[in-house]
This record gives sequence, C-alpha cells and structure tokens, in this order.
Amino acid sequence: MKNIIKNSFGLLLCWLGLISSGQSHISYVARDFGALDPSISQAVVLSSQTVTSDFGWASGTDPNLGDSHKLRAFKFSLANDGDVQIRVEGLSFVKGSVSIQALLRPAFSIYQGWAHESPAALDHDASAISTLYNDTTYGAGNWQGSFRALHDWKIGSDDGSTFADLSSFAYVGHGADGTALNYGAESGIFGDGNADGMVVQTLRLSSGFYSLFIGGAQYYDLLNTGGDATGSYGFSVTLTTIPEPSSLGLWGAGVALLLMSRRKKI
Ligand SMILES: [Ca+2]
Ligand SMILES: [Ca+2]
Repeated sequence: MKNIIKNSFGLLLCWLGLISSGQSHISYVARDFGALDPSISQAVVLSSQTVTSDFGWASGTDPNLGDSHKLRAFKFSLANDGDVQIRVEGLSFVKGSVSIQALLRPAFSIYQGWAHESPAALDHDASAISTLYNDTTYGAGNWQGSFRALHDWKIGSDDGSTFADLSSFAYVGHGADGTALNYGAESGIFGDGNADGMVVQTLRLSSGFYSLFIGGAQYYDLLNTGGDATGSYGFSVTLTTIPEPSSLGLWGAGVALLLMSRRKKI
C-alpha cells in the first residue's frame, strides 16, 4: 500500500513537472541583449525565437489582462540615454525535427525593470503573491494573467510574500504589426498600419534596465476564443542603437582634429 501511495505521488510530481515545463515562468536565459550604448552603433540579433499562441500580446491590451506565459521575455540595459530601434519579424524555421511556423502578427512592449532571475525563484502568474496582487488590484475573476501590453504591471515568484517582493515593469512603449483588423479596437494601440509579419519602431529610451515582451498581435475576445493557445510561433528580434547625428558629428570632428594634430607632428 505504501508503495502504491509512493508511486502515485511520484506520478503526480512527474505530471506537475510536465505541466510546469510546458508553461515556463518568465526567464531571460539565452534572451539577453546585454549592455547597449546608444552613443555608438550596435546591432544585436536574437533569431529562431518562439512564443506560445498567436494572441499573447493582444490579449494583454484588453480589460482582463493577458497570460504572461504567452509572451517571450528579453532583457537589456542602456548605459546612456538614446534611440533604440526594435525590429521583430515573424520567422519560420526547423527546431530539431519540428517545423515552427512564423508568428504572423508580431508585437512588443518595453518596460523599465527586470524580473527575478535564477538563483532566485522565477516569476509567474499563478504564484500566491501574483494571485493576491491581481485579485486585490483587478478583482478576483477579472484577470487572465499579469501581463499588460499598454500599462505598468507586476508579477511575483513562489518566494514572494508581500507586494514589495513583486517584480515591477514600468511601461515605456510598444509596437504592433498591422491595424485594428488584427489587434482589435482597444484604445491606445498604435499599429504600423501594414500587416506584413514585421514591426519596426525606434524609441527614445533613458539609461537603465529594460524588459522586452514579444507576442502575437492577433486579437480574438476576452476569452481568446478561437485563438491557438498552444501552438509555437517563430520570430527573430533585432535591437539596433542609433547614435544621434550630433554625436556622430562630434566623433567625426574628433577624428579630424586627431588627423590634423598628427599631420602637424609629421
Ligand atoms: Ca485578455
Ligand atoms: Ca508591419
């Protein structure tokens, strides 16, 4: 009898493990753009990325928020204030022996702030502190997850016990592929007007620590009825720093002065 109970418990843990591995918590592993400096030209590409569902970003624009498992999180830091171009493009590719279809309508939001990272416990929508915070802030039954595409939001880990333990994301900006025909009628969404599987946008950012959340911009309804909640969709994302012409000019002037002083010495 003891063995039966022990084996059943083992199976339960295994089953829970499968569930948790299928719904990964917020993580930046292999999705870190590093420390960028907008005063010089840099471009970092992270290709062959995947996200679950085609509606994760759009679902976070409506009143009942969105499930953060249906977005992919990236991080970077900026040494100085400056312009950063974000380019997200749907991409089909083969992962192992699995064909990944392209994310047809990509979108992104940028926030100041980072989630908890290993060795700390990772943040997720179903943690006790996330649940308490969302119930308190939005009302029990009024939220699908913690993700908000157009506003600040918070989320916590299983180690969190008070709201002070939550990770905070301060909304900075967003970009979405297409028009209201795909991302819906929610106010405050600025699409690029051309549903071509790509969104490119340049944002002026202050120095600091940033999270970038990418997901699908296909809106269905408050319950995501008809959306593909489990499919895996591919994309690539490129961050490019864009130095101001004045700093390029100063750099050019510096080089000219250096050349002139060398010539004088010769
Ligand atoms: Ca929603
Ligand atoms: Ca587009």
